[in-house]
Amino acid sequence: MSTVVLPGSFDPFTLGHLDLTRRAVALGHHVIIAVSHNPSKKGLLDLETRTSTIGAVARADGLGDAVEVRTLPAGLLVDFCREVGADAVVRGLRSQLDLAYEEPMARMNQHLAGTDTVFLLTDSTYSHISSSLVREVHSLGGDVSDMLPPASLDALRAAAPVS
Ligand code: COD
Repeated sequence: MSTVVLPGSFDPFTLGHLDLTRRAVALGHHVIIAVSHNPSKKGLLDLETRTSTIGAVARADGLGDAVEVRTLPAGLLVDFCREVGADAVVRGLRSQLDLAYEEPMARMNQHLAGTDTVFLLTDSTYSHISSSLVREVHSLGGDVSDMLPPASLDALRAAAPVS
């Protein structure tokens, strides 16, 4: 079994993220979900909430020992991969826009440490879902309950109640 790191902000962790995790596990990987602080993104849920919520989602989904949830320390992703003995990074691709965002990062990680990135095309059921749009729809009173696992929905509602 190879170990892969699935990094992200996961603010919040959506059904798209869960699908990506399940599929990486189905390929036989031990998946370390690495939750980043990511100060460049204007977020909602704090790091501790995101990390504990993803753990709860993974347990509820029966992913068990195949998935581990860790905080991504400040610093380079490739250093974290080396520290945890990961063979590769896993990322999802929803569209050409994702590819344009991901390609330079994947090439840089390859250059820095020879760390490869495995891309999985997202399931079309979830390809319109992004954490930022979920936050926006929720903040404007829209229903996001069919885009999030229950624990993520609870965390979002607790952090940003909509009257
Ligand atoms: N369906 C399936 N997959 C999805 C969906 C969906 N609906 N939505 C998002 N995804 C995928 C994304 O494509 C991504 O692969 C993953 O889920 C996580 O998504 P995000 O948006 O939470 O992740 P980001 O973009 O915030 O993550 C940024 C990193 C943490 C990867 C980045 O900041 C980083 O590498 N930081 C470490 C610093 C570093 O090493 N920098 C130099 C490297 S170039």
